[in-house]
Amino acid sequence: MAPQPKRLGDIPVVPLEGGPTGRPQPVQEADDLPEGVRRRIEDHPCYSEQAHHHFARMHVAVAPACNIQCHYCNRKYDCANESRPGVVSRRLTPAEAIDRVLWVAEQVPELSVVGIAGPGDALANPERTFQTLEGIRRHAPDLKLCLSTNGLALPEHVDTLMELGVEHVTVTVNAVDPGVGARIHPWVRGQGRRLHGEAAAERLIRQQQEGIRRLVERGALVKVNSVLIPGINDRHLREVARVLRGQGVFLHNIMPLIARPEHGTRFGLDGRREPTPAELAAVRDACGGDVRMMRHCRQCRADAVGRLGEDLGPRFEREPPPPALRERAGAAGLRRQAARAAILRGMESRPGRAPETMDPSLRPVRMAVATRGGGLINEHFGHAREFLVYRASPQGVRFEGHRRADLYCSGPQDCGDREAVLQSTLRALEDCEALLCARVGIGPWKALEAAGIQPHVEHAMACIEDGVRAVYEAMAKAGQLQPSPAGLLADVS
Ligand code: CLF
Ligand code: SF4
Repeated sequence: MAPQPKRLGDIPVVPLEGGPTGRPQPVQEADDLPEGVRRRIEDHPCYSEQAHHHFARMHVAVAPACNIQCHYCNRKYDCANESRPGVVSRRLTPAEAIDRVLWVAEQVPELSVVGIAGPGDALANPERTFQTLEGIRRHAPDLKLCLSTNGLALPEHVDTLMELGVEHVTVTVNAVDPGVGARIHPWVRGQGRRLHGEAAAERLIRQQQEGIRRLVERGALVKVNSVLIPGINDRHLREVARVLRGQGVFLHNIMPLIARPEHGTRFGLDGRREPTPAELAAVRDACGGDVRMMRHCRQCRADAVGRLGEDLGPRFEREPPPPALRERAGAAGLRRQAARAAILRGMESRPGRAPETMDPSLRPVRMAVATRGGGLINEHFGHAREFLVYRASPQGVRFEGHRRADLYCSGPQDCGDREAVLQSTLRALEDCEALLCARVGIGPWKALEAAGIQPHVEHAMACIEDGVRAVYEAMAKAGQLQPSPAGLLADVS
C-alpha cells in the first residue's frame, strides 16, 4: 500500500518515500542540466547545493528603501526576504560598497558572487543598486552579480539588469492569488499612491509575473523565494510552484517564516507561529516535483559575507578598507580565478565511495552532520551551531536542509550556557537517528545516545555523502532498517 501522508496541524506531513502526489522527487543537483547552465551555477553557493560547501557570497547593503510592506518585515531589523532578523551593521553608499567588495575579494579567494538583497528592496533603490553593480563589474568582472527583489519594480528594470550582466535574479513570490497575497502584503506602491488589500496584492503579483517572464525570456536564471507562513500560504504554495514551473523558473526556495514578538513585525506581534522543520520539509517535498528545490538557504543578512552559514562580515567592519584597492583589483582577480579553478578541480576529482546495492524496501533515515565546509565531516560537535541534515535510503543520499541549534535556545539568559545549547541541539535534531562529526565529548555522546541519536566519529574528515552512506549501510547490516509495519517512516512526527 502506498504510504499515506500524516497530518500535522493543517499541513500534510509527507512520508519520505515520495511527495503526496506519489511523484518521484526531482534531482537536486546539476547532473541533468545542459552544460552551459551547469557552468553558470557551479560556483554559485545558492544555485548549487554542492557549491555552497566551497564558494562564498557577499551582500552589500546599499538599498535601504522599500516599495511594499510585508507582515513579516520590520526594516529596523532587516529584509526577511533574504536575511535573518538583525539590523545590518551599516548601510553603504555605492562607492563604499565597491571598495568593500574589492577588499573582501582580495582576502577571500573563494568569493564568487556579490548580491544586493536589501535591507530594503534592491529595485526600489535603482540608482544606488545599478551604480554599485556597474562598479563591481568594472573592477572585478570575474564575480557573478546577483540581485534579490520583491518584483514590484522588476519589469521596468529587466533590460538594465541584463546589460549589467546580472544573470541570477531572485524574486520573492509568496502568493499567486490576491486573496492570499493580501494577508501577507498590506500595501504596495502603485501609480504614485499606496494600494491596499487585494488591489495591492494583485498589482504585486502582476508585476512579479511580468518581470519573471521577461527575465526568463532574456535567459536569466530566476530563483523564487517563498516564505512559508502556516495558516496563510502553506497549502497555496503548491499552486505557486505550479505557476513557477510554467514560467520556466530555475529554482524555488521555500523558506520558513521568521516571526518573533521582539522583531516588532505584524506577524511576530500577532503570535503567528513559525513552521516546524517537518512542516517545511513536507511543503518542499509537495512542491519539489514542479521546480528544482533549494534546501540549503540560510536566510542570510543583507550584509552577509562568506560561505552560507558563516559570517565573515565583522572581520571587515572593524577598520576601513585599505587604500589602492582599485589599483590592485586586476591582480587580485587573477588570483581568485586560479583559486576558483582549483576548487572546481577538487570538486570534480573527489573520488566518491561506490554505493552498495541495497534492499529497496529498507526504510530511510535522517542523519545530522557537523561541518566547517569543504563538503567534509570536519567539525567538533561542541563547536557546531548548525547541522546539515541528510536523508539516506537505498536509493542514495539526499541533502534535506540545515538546523540551527541556537534557534531552539530559550533566550539570552541561556546564551553561552553549554547545557542549554546541548538541550537546544537535541531538540533541533530530534528527528535524526545519527550524528556524524569530527569529535564529540563523552557527556554530549551519552546525551545524544539517550535522545536516540547515535554519534559517529569514525568518518571524521570524510566526504559527507560517503560518511552518511557508510553509516546507513552499517545500520542495514545490523538489521536496524527493516520497514515499519505501516510502511511509514518513524521519523516524521
Ligand atoms: Fe545573495 Fe540571494 Fe544571490 Fe544568494 S542569498 S542575493 S541568491 S547571493 Fe542564498 Fe542567502 Fe538564501 Fe538568499 S542563502 S537568503 S538564497
Ligand atoms: Fe521588508 Fe523586503 Fe518585504 Fe520590503 S520586500 S517589506 S524590505 S521583507
